Order: sequence, then C-alpha cells, then structure tokens
Amino acid sequence: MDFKDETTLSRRTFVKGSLAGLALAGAAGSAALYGCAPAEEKQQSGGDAPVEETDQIVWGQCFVNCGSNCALRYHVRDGKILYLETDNTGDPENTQMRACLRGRSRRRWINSPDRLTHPMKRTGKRGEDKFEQISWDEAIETISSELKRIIDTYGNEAIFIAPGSGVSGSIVQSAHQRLFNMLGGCVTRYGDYSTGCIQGVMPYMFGKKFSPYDNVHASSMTEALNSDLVIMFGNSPAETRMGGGNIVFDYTKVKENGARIIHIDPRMNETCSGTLDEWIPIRTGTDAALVSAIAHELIANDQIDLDFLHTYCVGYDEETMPESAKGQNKSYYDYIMGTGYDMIEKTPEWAAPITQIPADRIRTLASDIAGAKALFVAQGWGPQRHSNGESATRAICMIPLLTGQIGLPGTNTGQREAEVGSIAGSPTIGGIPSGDNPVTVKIPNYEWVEVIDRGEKMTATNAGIRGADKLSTGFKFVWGFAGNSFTNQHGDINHGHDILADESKCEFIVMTETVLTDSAKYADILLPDVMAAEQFTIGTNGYTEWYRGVRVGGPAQEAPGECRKAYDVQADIADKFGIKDQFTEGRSSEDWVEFLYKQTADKNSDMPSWEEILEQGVWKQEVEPVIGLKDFRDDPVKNALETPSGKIEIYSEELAEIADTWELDEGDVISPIPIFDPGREGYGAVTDEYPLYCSGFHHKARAHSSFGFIDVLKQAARNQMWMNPADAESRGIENGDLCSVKSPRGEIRIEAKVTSRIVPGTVSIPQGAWHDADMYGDRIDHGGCSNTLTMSHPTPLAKATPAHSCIVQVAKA
Ligand SMILES: Nc1nc2c(c(=O)[nH]1)N[C@H]1C(S)=C(S)[C@@H](COP(=O)(O)OP(=O)(O)OC[C@H]3O[C@@H](n4cnc5c(=O)[nH]c(N)nc54)[C@H](O)[C@@H]3O)O[C@H]1N2
Ligand SMILES: Nc1nc2c(c(=O)[nH]1)N[C@H]1C(S)=C(S)[C@@H](COP(=O)(O)OP(=O)(O)OC[C@H]3O[C@@H](n4cnc5c(=O)[nH]c(N)nc54)[C@H](O)[C@@H]3O)O[C@H]1N2
Ligand code: SF4
Ligand SMILES: [Mo]
Repeated sequence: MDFKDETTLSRRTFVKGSLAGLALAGAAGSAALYGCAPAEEKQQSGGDAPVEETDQIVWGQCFVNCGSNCALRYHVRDGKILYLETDNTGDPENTQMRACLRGRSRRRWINSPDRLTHPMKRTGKRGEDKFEQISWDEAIETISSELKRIIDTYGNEAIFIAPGSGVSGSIVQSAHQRLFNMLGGCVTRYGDYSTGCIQGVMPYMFGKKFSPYDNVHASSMTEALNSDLVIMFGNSPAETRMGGGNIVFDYTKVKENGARIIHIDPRMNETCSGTLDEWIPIRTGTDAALVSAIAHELIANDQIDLDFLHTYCVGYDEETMPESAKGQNKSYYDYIMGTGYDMIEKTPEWAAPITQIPADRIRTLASDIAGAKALFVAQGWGPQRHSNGESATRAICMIPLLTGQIGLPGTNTGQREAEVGSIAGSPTIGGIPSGDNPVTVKIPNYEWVEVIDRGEKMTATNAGIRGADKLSTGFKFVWGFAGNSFTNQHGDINHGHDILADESKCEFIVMTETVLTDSAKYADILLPDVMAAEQFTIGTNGYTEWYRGVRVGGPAQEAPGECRKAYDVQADIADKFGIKDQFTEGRSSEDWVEFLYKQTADKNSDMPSWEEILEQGVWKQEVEPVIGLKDFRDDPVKNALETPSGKIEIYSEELAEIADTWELDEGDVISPIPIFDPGREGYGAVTDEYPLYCSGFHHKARAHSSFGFIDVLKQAARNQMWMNPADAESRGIENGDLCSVKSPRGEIRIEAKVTSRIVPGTVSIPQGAWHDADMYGDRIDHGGCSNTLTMSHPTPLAKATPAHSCIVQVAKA
C-alpha cells in the first residue's frame, strides 16, 4: 500500500491543538488499511467493527537509543491511538524504516498507568522514592532560583546536563544546552557509553577525522556480499540493529549469498544462532590475545602483505618506525615475535589458555584469513566496552592491516559497518541550535558522576579533562533529560548512590522523564514530559546503509495530566531569567520543526516542500553503499590520513608520549601499539571469592532501560544471565533458577539461562534491566541490573566505560 492513499494529520489541525477535532479533520482513510488491525485491537474496538471513515494516520517515530529511529504510523480514532503500524513506503527490501516489536509496543508505554503526569518534589532522601505533587509554577520557580543561586555561588562550571539518550534524534534535546549557553554555559562531555574506547584511541591510529559513526572509515555491511570470508568480533546486528531498514536486514543478504561467516564472541549471539554461521567461543576481554596469535601465524608463514604495511602504515616493523622509537625493538613485529616489550612470542600455544580457543583452531583461523580473497572483518562495540578495550579495538583492526585487506571490494577496516549519516546538507535538522558555549571545558562522558564527587581533583592528565588543566568545581546542578544514567545505566550503582545521595555534593537535581526510573528517584524536582507521539516532531534516519530520510508529523494524541513539553519548560525558565525571546526567537517547538526542515530543504533540492512532507509524512533518499578507506587505498598521498605521518599508525608516537606523561592508576596501561593487556578485572583477575568473568550485552527486549517495564516484552525475552552448564552444574544451578550474583561492588538476583551457547568460565548479563533495591537497606538488586555489579573505574586513555569487564561469584538464591 502506498502512503499516499492514507490520511495524515495536517499541521493546520495540529496548530489548532484540537484533538477532539482530529477525527473529522482529514479525508477518509482507505478501507483496506483497517484490515491490518491486530486481533486484540479489533476486540477492543468491538470485534470486527466496521471501518471507521474518520480514522486518522499520524506519522511518528521511535526515538529510543537503539539507533534505528524507525517510523511509526499511529492509527488514531477520537483523539486516541488505537493501534500502530510502521513504515510502508519505499522499497521493502532496503529502504523501509520498519519498527521492531519494541517500537510496535510503544502504545503500552504512551498509555501506561505508570506515566508521570504531574510535577513533583522530593520529600524523602535521594533514591528513596518519596515525592509529592507540586504546581508547575512552583517547579519552574524552584529550578530557576536554584540555577541562579548555584551559578552565582560556584560559577557555570558547576552546571551540567547529564547524559541521556532516550529521545535521540529529537530536536528538543539541544534546547537544554541552548538555555544553559545563554546563561553563561556549562561543562560538556566528550565520548559516550557506546564507543568510548573507539573514539578515544582510533584517532591515533586512523587520524583525527576518525568517527565510529561515519561512512569513511568503515564499509557498508552489504560490501560483505563481495567477500568470501566474514569475521565478526562481538557484533550482533540481530540484537542491536533490529529495525527493518537496519543492518540486520543487510546481514541476512550476506548470509544468503553464501559467504562464510565466523562469529567470535563469548556468547553464540542471536545473529549467529539458528543458522550455518560458525561460532568461535572466546573468553571475554581476550580478543587482542587471539589477534596477536593470528598475527604470529601470518608472520611465521610469510602470509602478510609487507608492501601494504610499508606503504600505508607506520610501526609494523623496524623499517617504518618513527625516528624517536627506532632501534629499541618497539615495533608491532617485535611485540608479536617476542623480540620486544614482554619478550614473549605470541604463539597460538601462548594464546590458547588466555582465550580458551585451542591452538589448532587459532592456526586454522589464521590460515583461512590468509587464504581469503576478500576479507571482511567487522567488530561490534562489545569487545571495546572493556577495561582493555582501547587495545582490543585496535588489535582487531590489525587483521585487515596485516593482510592488506582494506579499501578494496569485499573488505572492511575492522570497524563496525558504516553508517550513512543524515540527509546531505543537513547539519541542523537534528536539533534546535544550541549556540556557543562560553565554557569550553569538557569531561570524559563516563567520569560525570565522579565529577560530582571530586571535580576539583580532576585534571587533564589524571582524568582526561580537556579545555583546561583541571576542573574548578564539582557539579552542583545537574539536569537529567531522557536518560537513566544517574544509576541504572552507569557503572557501580552503589557507589553512584553514595555520591548522589549526599546533598552537599550535588546540591540540585532536576529530571525530565515519562516514568519513574531508578535515576528519577534521585531528582529534587521531577518533571513529566510529553512523549514524541504527543507532539509535532521531526526526525531523521538511524542506522541504515541504503537511504537517508526525514519524517515529520504528530501529535497522535494528547499527553496525560499536566505533562508539559520540555521545550516549553526551558522557555519558562528562560523567562525567569528575562531571556525568553532570545531563547525562543519567537518560535514554538512546532515552529522549530518547520524552521529546521525548511533550512535543510533549502539546501537540498531533492527534498519535498514543507506542504508535501506534511502530506506524505516520510521522505527518503537512496544512497550507495561504501568501501571503508577506499580513497586512502587508492591514493595514500593525496588522501593522507590526519595522523602525524599521514599513514595508519600501528605505532603511535603520540600515545607513547601520553603513556609517559599521564598519571595512571596502578594496573592502567596505555600502549603505543595494540598489545594484549588483561585489563582491570580481565583475564587472570578471578579469585576464589569471585571465580567467574562477567560480560554483558544489549538486550532485545529493551533499548537499554527503555521499554524495560513493558510486560509483554519482558515475557517475550526474559532478563537472564547466560551460564555454561559446566559452571551451573558445579553450583547446583538449573535452567530458570533464581541466582545471586555478587561482584566486589554489589549483589543482584537474576534468573539463570543455562546454555552451552556461552563459553565456560564467563557468564553474561544483559544490560538495562530496572534496578530494584532498597538503597537504605540491604541494597540487593532484585531487578537484575548489571550495573549493580560493574565498575566505575574508567579505561586508562579514553576514560570510558569498562562495562563488560567484571569478576563475579554466582550461587543459587
Ligand atoms: N535491542 C537493543 N539494541 C540496541 C541497544 C539496546 O539496548 N537494545 N542499544 C544500542 C546502543 S546505544 C548501542 S551502543 C549498541 C551496542 O552495540 P554493541 O556494543 O555492539 O552491543 P553489545 O551487545 O554490547 O556487544 C556486542 C556483542 O559483543 C559481545 N562481547 C562482549 N564482550 C566481548 C569480548 O570481549 N569479545 C568479543 N569478541 N565479544 C564480546 C557480546 O556478547 C555481544 O554479542 O546497540 C544499540 N542497539
Ligand atoms: N552495564 C552496562 N551499562 C551500560 C551499557 C552496557 O553495555 N552495559 N551500555 C551503555 C550504553 S552503550 C548506553 S548508550 C547507555 C544508555 O543509557 P541511557 O541514555 O540512560 O538510556 P535509557 O536507559 O534508554 O534511558 C533513556 C530514558 O529516556 C526516557 N525517555 C524516553 N522517551 C522520553 C521522552 O519522550 N521524554 C523524556 N523526558 N524521557 C524519555 C526513558 O524513560 C528512559 O528512562 O547505557 C550504557 N550503560
Ligand atoms: S526500538 Fe529501535 S529498532 Fe525497534 S522500533 Fe524503536 S528504533 Fe526501531
Ligand atoms: Mo550506546
């Protein structure tokens, strides 16, 4: 069915704000449409109800941070969402932004009785979950006066917007930054929870322009169609890119094409399972050891592409070492062959006990790699979300470098597949302009809770502070918007609680949410937000490789209670500071949608007019797949990388310098080449008390903690700890048993999934379950949130999350 057959809400209707009038506003819907209503919906609407001519279809979008931004079509009757469908435009093969089951369950969230409906103020202790309803006037007055007091007392470096990705792609997120910038600025973050190690270290290898989210340094998944061997390190698009226009769909084509696919993962993940893909189980956190042994085999058997390494790279062997490091056995070759660094030869026999992969299997893998005509190596972001992730992520890239399998058809650089980005000529469609921030200091994303605790002690060389030698103050005012990173999504919840609960540290916390999350329990003022389906919104594409797109529409229904749009709340606060006109430029949030759309469409003549996009709801532009670093391969001089040498730096002088000059905690290692370093709570760290490694993964029933309270999703994919039968048997644990999992930081309760789909000695716990503990009592987390167990100590260079590195003990509860 073509979208043009259907009715969409006109903006005129929206601006009138009359939802009661909606049903009558549009032309008649197509009869065939309502045949799609799920049985349950039909029952709710009175069995096989006759087609209502007055039904409306409103285009919306799923903005949770799974990264896919799928399009939704809300079917609205009498101002209520009756049911929803998804994108039905474009080519079903490649360009449909089709929602997964989470997105399709959104109505259960929007209409949930758990929605926050009134502003509240905290009456108990932070984290205790005691609130009382207040008026919007009181909320705005309190927030504004606290903001003023704290800026006056501590300066703008005491102000911070907490990480929050719950409406990624919505234009209002940046409105918070805009307001703060107009009030003198605030400290911002660099890096993120997703790719912290990659962002921190890859620029030293591939140059300053490197981004894990581009289509320059990585190939499209479909390029693997031209490959005969695909190797995936901790990469599971079937769990993490689940939308219809997403990479998982392209991956299935690669499978059908018949390329051999090998997954290296502690778990036989859902991308690998149920198919003919091969799985090589690996101990969590040891990929760099496996790669080192593969490198050893390639070198020992004369199977490396020396011409490539000498032309395009620095630091493989003595010949291409930078002057400062020559003659000291500091090359990658010296590390691998045991003539430098730890003087250990990285043979398969050396790697076998570390990785749990038999030496023979490593040899066969190396020989398959050497024999591949076109090798496609891709890593997910799981291998780098480790205490040694900075080395692991670079190590994986060594496989294509050693074999010269980069920039050619059927190859990939070792990065996760390319992302196409947003519409050409559209730097702005993503958000209301935030303007210039007078405060230029940046902190590493994962250190934000620590700044509250000990900001004054954090410096450029002990905590990765950028834009200043040190911080002048800890954060005293924190605004949380659409994030659950105060506790649930941040390492070591018990530690975080101790910091946040102390009101002398962070003096004021505001949280804008839709439901009472664990983080929201720490708010001094808690504000109920209007959800995307309840307002007029714009959004662009997420992970895709075939199209860029934009979607405009809404609202589908009215928000409950006294929910208020985050933008309007910001404008109210601006008003208290006498800068409302400057903040809004006379625009409502709806006006901004139109403004941002037109600003982009003016630069891109392919885009529909404003009237057309309102009519059609969604527009897409097809793009061609790419080969990562093709330009550099074609002409390494003209297209030199932005590294000091212009080449790929296997040895980085800059990293050597940082390793010499930064203050590192004991056990933290920064290395100029990609070595295997076990890392904190990595290989060898287990003890009698904590004899198991605990890894993690992103769960298909949730996007982080988002959707984590939706019953049907919880039932469809349970929150379970994966455990090998060998580890379960010795503990008397059976499939489905409730277990206690303890780490040096805390204890959770979680059901066991006893399965040989996980390597022995490692358990794996999906992230994002809702933390559920009495924080003023025993602190045992009955919700099974993995961050009760994880570390807050960041990685050495990037100061990023090591969420998948953790040691634990497990017992039947
Ligand atoms: N359903 C769903 N999709 C999501 C999200 C979500 O929460 N739910 N979150 C989105 C976001 S923001 C992000 S950042 C991405 C995350 O995407 P990723 O970071 O790629 O996802 P993870 O599941 O953490 O890790 C991928 C795989 O790595 C494996 N792994 C863990 N440790 C190791 C290791 O040491 N070595 C190897 N070889 N493998 C390892 C895990 O078992 C898992 O199968 O997903 C996005 N998509
Ligand atoms: N242990 C462990 N921890 C991890 C990870 C891991 O792999 N392991 N992964 C990390 C990664 S990669 C990421 S990206 C982070 C993500 O961490 P977060 O950014 O905190 O992501 P969510 O948990 O999805 O929280 C988003 C919040 O936005 C709220 N929200 C949704 N819609 C709206 C809206 O319209 N308005 C408002 N105001 N709020 C809304 C949701 O209710 C939810 O509470 O987690 C990180 N945490
Ligand atoms: S959760 Fe992700 S894949 Fe699913 S509908 Fe939402 S954006 Fe799409
Ligand atoms: Mo992420």
